[in-house]
Amino acid sequence: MEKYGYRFSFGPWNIHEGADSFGPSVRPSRDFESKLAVFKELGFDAVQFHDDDAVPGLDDLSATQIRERAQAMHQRLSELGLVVEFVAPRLWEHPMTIDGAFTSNDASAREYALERAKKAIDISHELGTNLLVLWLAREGTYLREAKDAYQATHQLLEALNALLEYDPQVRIAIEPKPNEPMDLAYIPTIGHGVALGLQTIDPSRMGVLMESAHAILAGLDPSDEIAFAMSFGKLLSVHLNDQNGLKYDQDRAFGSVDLRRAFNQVRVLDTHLYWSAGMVGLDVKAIRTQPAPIAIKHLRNSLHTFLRLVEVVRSIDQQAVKALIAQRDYEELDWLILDSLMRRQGSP
Ligand code: XUL
Ligand code: MN
Repeated sequence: MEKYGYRFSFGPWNIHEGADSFGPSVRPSRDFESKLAVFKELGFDAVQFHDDDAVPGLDDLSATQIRERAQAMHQRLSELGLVVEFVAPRLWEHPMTIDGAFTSNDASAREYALERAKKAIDISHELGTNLLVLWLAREGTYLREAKDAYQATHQLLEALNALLEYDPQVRIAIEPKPNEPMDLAYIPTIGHGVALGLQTIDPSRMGVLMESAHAILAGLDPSDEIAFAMSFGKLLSVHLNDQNGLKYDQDRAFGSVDLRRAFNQVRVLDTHLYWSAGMVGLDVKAIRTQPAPIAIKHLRNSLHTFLRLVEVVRSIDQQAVKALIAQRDYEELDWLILDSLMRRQGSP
């Protein structure tokens, strides 16, 4: 559904089985085809893929097999009128990446990570996108003295340069996150992601993906993270969601914890015309208690919340805002925003 100029995406992992660190799955898996039906049912435009969501078991397949399977996936998506937003190499589950991928102390593990990311680029070609997302999940430490952060930064740069060289078309969005699964990650914030990109051999093809929950876990405001990236022309994608404080990564539905924080993310995106450049990606998980048939409402809710907040943003009288700022009457401005948020808006 293109609405107010925006297009929407999510990844198949956002319809999940509900397992957490302390308990097993609570819902049966849905096959990929039935997940595709959810994209259509809820009015999404695009799919975000891990490399092995698109081509399962790719580590054991030849380059030709990978290409053929990715082509078949592309064909199926085209039949449904869906496009692909990005492909992300899953660099955190294979035994080779147990202690890091590009920053592993083991040279053969670093080699594996690079080859795997190149395969993800090959898959992205077949799926019709040139956007590669790198969530640097295990680039960090469980034990700080176990690695050299200075050297790790150079290893990350070398890997990025190798990928930029491998494919002259690829654009790379780094998705920062400060912790989980590692205790401390090397690229915890948007600022780190942007800075790393600027040091590569082709900064014009480097950018970031801002995830709300990750920013909150870093103690930062997601709308400021968005604004920082956009002011550098570096916001290539977003993972909108929500997060209740500094605890495990929750991936709650967008706006479900802090509506004003969500409003401010939409405000910055809309004010700076994000709709003309990128898609609104969601990275949200259903609450663990939800049975399978209704464990898609978090996606519906997030999409509707985003659209309703676009209406709120666009309904605000900017002259009134300017006048209040000029008068430094911030309490009145506070009320103007709260009043706008509490006013009943039409449903999308
Ligand atoms: C992890 C996370 C991932 C990436 C995709 O916290 O956000 O789902 O977004 O690899
Ligand atoms: Mn994410």
